[in-house]
Amino acid sequence: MNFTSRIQLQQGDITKLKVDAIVNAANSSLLGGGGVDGAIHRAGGSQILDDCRKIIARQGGCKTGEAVITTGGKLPAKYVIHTVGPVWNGGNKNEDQLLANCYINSLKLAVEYNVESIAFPNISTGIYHFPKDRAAEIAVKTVDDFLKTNQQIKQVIFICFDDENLQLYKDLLGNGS
Ligand code: AR6
Repeated sequence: MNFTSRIQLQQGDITKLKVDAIVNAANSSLLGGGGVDGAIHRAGGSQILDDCRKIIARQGGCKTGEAVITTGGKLPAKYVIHTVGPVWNGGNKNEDQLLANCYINSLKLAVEYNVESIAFPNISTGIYHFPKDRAAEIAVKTVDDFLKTNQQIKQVIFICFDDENLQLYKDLLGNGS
């Protein structure tokens, strides 16, 4: 498949990226956790949690597939968009659509906040055990479809932490990306 050149692939730590927004694979409580969520809160400092608490007071957390936005705190990124991926439960619990919703709702929020560059981790493929190959296909297809309808977002980085995800995204996007 031919994907837009606005989609790029990198390996590494999302907290190091100087983009307008990074996406966090959070949980519904928005109070932090392990994995990439823990890394983002550690690196970004208490301002992020302060913003999360304001959101909790307003709307009581974040549902699976939805997204909310906070400051980037001490991170190089201006914003953190927190989205809640589905826990893998065998595939018949609407997991695919809920995962796609994470990407769509994060991108919609990014557009609202005039974000031009955004980085996504491999949502749900860690502690939530979504199969990595299936998640990668959904991520790339969903983002590519969104970008076809939107010109504001100039750069979407898929940042892979582990080698397995990196290889899957390379296979999907082509080695040149
Ligand atoms: N930068 C980029 N990617 C990372 C980083 C990092 N610093 N650290 C881990 N990853 P996970 P989930 C990758 O488990 O499956 C938390 O406790 C990791 O290799 O962070 O959506 C939340 O609070 C994997 O590919 O998120 C929730 O309770 C990907 O990030 C729960 O985990 C996602 O793994 C969410 O689980």
